[in-house]
Amino acid sequence: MKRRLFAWLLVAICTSAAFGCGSGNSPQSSLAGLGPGSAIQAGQGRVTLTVIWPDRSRLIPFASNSIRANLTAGSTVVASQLLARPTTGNTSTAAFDNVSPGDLVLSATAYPNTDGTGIAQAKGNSPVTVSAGFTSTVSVTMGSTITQITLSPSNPTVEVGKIALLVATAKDAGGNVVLMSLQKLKWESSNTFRATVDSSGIVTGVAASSGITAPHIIVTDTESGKSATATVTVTGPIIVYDNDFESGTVDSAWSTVAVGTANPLHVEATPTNNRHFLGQLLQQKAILTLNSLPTHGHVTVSFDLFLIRTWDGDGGEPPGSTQWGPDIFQLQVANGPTLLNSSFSNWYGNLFPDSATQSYPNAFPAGINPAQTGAAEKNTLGYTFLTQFGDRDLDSVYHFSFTFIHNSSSVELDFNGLQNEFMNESWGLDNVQVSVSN
Ligand SMILES: [Ca+2]
Ligand SMILES: [Ca+2]
Ligand SMILES: [Ca+2]
Repeated sequence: MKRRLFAWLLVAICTSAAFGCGSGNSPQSSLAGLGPGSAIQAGQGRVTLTVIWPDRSRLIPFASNSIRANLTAGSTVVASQLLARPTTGNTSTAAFDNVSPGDLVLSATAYPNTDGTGIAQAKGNSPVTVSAGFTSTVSVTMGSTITQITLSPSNPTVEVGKIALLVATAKDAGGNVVLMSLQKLKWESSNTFRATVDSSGIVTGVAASSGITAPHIIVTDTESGKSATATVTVTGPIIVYDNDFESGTVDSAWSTVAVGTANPLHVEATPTNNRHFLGQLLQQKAILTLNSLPTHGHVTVSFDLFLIRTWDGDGGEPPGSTQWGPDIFQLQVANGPTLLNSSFSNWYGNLFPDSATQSYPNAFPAGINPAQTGAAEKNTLGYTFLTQFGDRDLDSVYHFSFTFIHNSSSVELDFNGLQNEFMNESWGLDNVQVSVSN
């Protein structure tokens, strides 16, 4: 259904050879009000035009600020008035004096600027029969000039969690851009579980989807009723490595290099809850090498780090000595950034006060923090150590996730155990996942 707009122009037209005509927007005005002495010439009439501007609502385009009203006879404009949107109230009036009786057409065109300039936003016209001594009321319904709305970009791609801006443009039949009121645009997503859109046209990726599952963003100009649709491809990170080690085996992406005393790469299970992980490892690097990566701009690596038994953190006794530490764990990208370089301590609760501090979450050597600061789990894996206070659970699990700029087709991640002992401190990795994204 074609939506109709807009301005109801109440046009009171009267002619009078003798008296002119009264002001008025009444359907059938009397001839009162224009008495002897009127400037109207004999044999002519006056047309008065009243525009009732609605509140800034959908009747007249919200963005319109003037209306050009023309009285035409055939192709000849016999009178023209420009009506600006009043600064107060909602009524504009204009008078066409000395209009010859006859069949005329009243045309009205709405413009964005107060001086009648800009691309026409709405148009309408109505025939007017001017009869001597008679007042008639004519209404004009204006239709939007907008014939199409386009969205740019028409088929955007947005990553999960990222945004893209859509711009809606309206055009008339001649291809001219027609000003719209942004407040009158309604934005909708066909599937808010995949992408959302706000009232400004900002699209946010929610879940990866493409092809037939790709969500559509629909914008509708509620004044013209025209709409446009964009198909949004939502891209998610591409997982290129994922291993929880529950298979019990080490895959070929892993290798190791000894720094001090090292173990062969293997998978074992925690004493508590039988959680399989890569380890226990000692003074060594566990190296994850991934080749033939899809085109990307970033790499994200996430993993759980198991720190087992007597990690001594900053570890001196007395402080400052290097007898027990520092015990540092690093994650480095070969030919790239160092993502983690911190000391860790499992000596919670001052079991061993001189070794109870660690740098993490700061990078070593900055930061003096209590043992196990930032650990996701504390003493849950079931590894024990005989202290002067008896047998104690002594382990911790840290969840890490790092994203770094990277675009080559291969990546090497070096997990480095740099603890200073091997008899009583070990480590392992679990839930290692690597993904690439744009
Ligand atoms: Ca596991
Ligand atoms: Ca130790
Ligand atoms: Ca140590």
